[in-house]
Amino acid sequence: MSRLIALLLCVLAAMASAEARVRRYKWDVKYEFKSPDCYKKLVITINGRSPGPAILAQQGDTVVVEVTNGLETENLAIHWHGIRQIGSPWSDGTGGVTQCPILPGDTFTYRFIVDRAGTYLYHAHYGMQREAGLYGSIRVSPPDGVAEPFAYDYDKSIILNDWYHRSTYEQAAGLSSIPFGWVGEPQSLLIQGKGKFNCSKLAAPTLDPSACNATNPECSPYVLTVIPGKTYRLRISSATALSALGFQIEGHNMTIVEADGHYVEPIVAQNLFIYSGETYSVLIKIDQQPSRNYWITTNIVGRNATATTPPGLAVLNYYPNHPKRVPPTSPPTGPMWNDVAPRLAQSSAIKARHGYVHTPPLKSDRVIVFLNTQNKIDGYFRWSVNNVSFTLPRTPYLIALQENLHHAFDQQPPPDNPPNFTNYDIYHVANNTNATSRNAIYRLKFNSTVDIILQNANTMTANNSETHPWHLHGHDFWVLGYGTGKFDADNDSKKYNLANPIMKNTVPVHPYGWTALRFVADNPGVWLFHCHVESHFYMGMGVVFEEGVEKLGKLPSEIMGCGETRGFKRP
Ligand SMILES: *[C@@H]1O[C@H](CO)[C@@H](O)[C@H](O)[C@H]1NC(C)=O
Ligand SMILES: *[C@@H]1O[C@H](CO)[C@@H](O)[C@H](O)[C@H]1NC(C)=O
Ligand SMILES: *[C@@H]1O[C@H](CO)[C@@H](O)[C@H](O)[C@H]1NC(C)=O
Ligand SMILES: *[C@@H]1O[C@H](CO)[C@@H](O)[C@H](O)[C@H]1NC(C)=O
Ligand SMILES: *[C@@H]1O[C@H](CO)[C@@H](O)[C@H](O)[C@H]1NC(C)=O
Ligand SMILES: *[C@@H]1O[C@H](CO)[C@@H](O)[C@H](O)[C@H]1NC(C)=O
Ligand SMILES: *[C@@H]1O[C@H](CO)[C@@H](O)[C@H](O)[C@H]1NC(C)=O
Ligand SMILES: *[C@@H]1O[C@H](CO)[C@@H](O)[C@H](O)[C@H]1NC(C)=O
Ligand SMILES: *[C@@H]1O[C@H](CO)[C@@H](O)[C@H](O)[C@H]1NC(C)=O
Ligand SMILES: *[C@@H]1O[C@H](CO)[C@@H](O)[C@H](O)[C@H]1NC(C)=O
Ligand SMILES: *[C@@H]1O[C@H](CO)[C@@H](O)[C@H](O)[C@H]1NC(C)=O
Ligand SMILES: [Cu+2]
Repeated sequence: MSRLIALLLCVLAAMASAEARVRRYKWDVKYEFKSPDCYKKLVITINGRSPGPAILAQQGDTVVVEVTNGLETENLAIHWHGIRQIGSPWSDGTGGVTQCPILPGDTFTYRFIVDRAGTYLYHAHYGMQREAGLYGSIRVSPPDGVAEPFAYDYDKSIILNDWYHRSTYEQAAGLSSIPFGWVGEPQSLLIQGKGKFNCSKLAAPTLDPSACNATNPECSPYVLTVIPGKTYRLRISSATALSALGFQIEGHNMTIVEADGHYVEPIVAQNLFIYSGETYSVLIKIDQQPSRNYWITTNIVGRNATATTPPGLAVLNYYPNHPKRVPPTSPPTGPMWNDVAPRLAQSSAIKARHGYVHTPPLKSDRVIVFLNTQNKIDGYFRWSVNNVSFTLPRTPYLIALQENLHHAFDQQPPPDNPPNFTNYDIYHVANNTNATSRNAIYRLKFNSTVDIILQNANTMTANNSETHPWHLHGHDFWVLGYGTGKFDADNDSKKYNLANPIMKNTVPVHPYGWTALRFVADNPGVWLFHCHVESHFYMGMGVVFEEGVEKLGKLPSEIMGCGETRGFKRP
């Protein structure tokens, strides 16, 4: 009898899941005092949590998130990072691009379909709010009956982040001041929202003893309890404001199997390099000596944070050892921060998994070269792309284009090529005094194939070039190649990988290097493409693409109400 009931339940479950479901979430966003690294500060929480609640869905489901902005004095917008928003560009959550921000006290409903299984993120996309703590993970499972090309027993998500004690207001004001106030290296690194700042570093006499409390349970290390003999899928994502990271699990190799929602030809790695906005799945076997626990570590690469930011630590707890038992060893030190070669090698090694290759169009219709430079404009430090430093308009582009508001932004398109690129020396500090701040956009022919070459260069400091993780909204792109030095249009394009390139939504451009991407402009909407370093985007490191907006029907009035659309919002 009980067997019959079990069978019946199975059948009912199968019937229910065959239909795409609606996953509803109700989120209250507000400021609360939290101590994720023992230091107490104001943190933006969702339903009292940072990182926020994970979104769990199945391919084809509709996700509906009703967001209430309880920040009192601050606007808000939330971006669903890696979700292409096909047919719902107004739900992309980019303030100033696809919507007016959500006003304090208002409720806004995001509604979108998760159309591909994989690991994604969500985070704030207004001002520098992301680094105040509004971020979380999205996990989309494959449809029923569709097997994944690898096996595992358990599935866990781990979000990495870097953490600052100063408020985002202080940081933003510093970035837009003369003299310039740089945000500096983070105070700590968080693994699944937990880190450890050394409270003794604070000046004791001025310190309220509860303001940094090393025994606060909020900052006890994250513990991942595992069962010996099992295989775990760890979904690792990075929401960092600035840092590129190495990630390691002491004594355990990781097999990389997924990146940004696409299956990867398996790669065994001791260290995973992960850039802000990227997501990976790795498999680990719980096959080491079981009588002890092991360290999980993350450390900064690409910037010299040796004196400022200690590595982030968590514990891999082999059941049934006590979760609080400290591993008997020192944590692994991680890769050298200034060694670019292994980072470039790992980026280049990631290829689409055999049997899951989406082949790119063999030719492109348009090639756009984006030279990334640091420069000054009227004495202010900025980042620019082809001598244009991006600024957001008051009226979101999506609405301005749909409603023909020609004065809402600069109608003169920015250049497809850096001015005088042939003579540009990427190894020297350039005299880019003539860069300008603009809000112009690139308009792409609908359904055309576009190549993007990201070209890195020297910053305004001699012998220095940084790492920039570029993230494209509304699309996945093929990663055709990486190189060092100056991109050579004739020779380098002949070496593109057109056979099995991985598709991603976020990709690093390495110091003094280039990265070549291809995508098809087939998603009607307006899409931001920007450096995912929070302060770099704030300082102008981004561009906007428009494609096929004329194909969109009426826009929801909920996204309106700011700039020139003030009168458009109907009650
Ligand atoms: C914490 O900082 C204090 C003061 O700088 C230092 O003496 C101590 O060794 C540090 N502790 C750790 C665990 O790093
Ligand atoms: C620090 O945290 C512990 C554990 O929650 C608590 O017992 C203690 O009172 C706190 N100390 C201060 C000064 O707040
Ligand atoms: C990890 O991989 C390296 C290189 O393939 C190998 O030498 C090492 O033994 C592996 N370690 C474990 C714990 O499997
Ligand atoms: C990195 O910073 C530390 C501390 O500021 C300094 O001692 C070291 O020389 C720096 N390393 C390099 C390669 O610049
Ligand atoms: C920006 O413009 C200045 C002045 O016109 C020029 O010297 C410089 O090379 C340009 N920089 C870039 C990156 O194109
Ligand atoms: C291009 O750059 C070279 C070298 O910096 C300079 O001599 C030349 O005048 C520039 N040409 C233009 C059109 O700006
Ligand atoms: C940069 O160009 C400006 C003119 O726009 C000039 O006044 C200045 O001297 C130049 N600086 C250097 C270092 O070449
Ligand atoms: C910047 O533009 C001004 C005016 O067009 C010009 O006089 C100056 O030489 C330019 N500076 C550089 C570095 O090209
Ligand atoms: C887009 O382009 C592809 C390849 O040229 C073509 O097969 C397809 O029909 C086009 N789709 C639309 C909607 O124009
Ligand atoms: C930059 O590197 C070059 C070549 O390695 C060296 O000659 C020069 O002194 C360096 N400059 C600075 C400011 O470090
Ligand atoms: C590109 O290839 C051509 C022909 O093989 C060669 O002459 C040229 O030097 C190459 N350019 C670079 C920058 O390597
Ligand atoms: Cu950047």
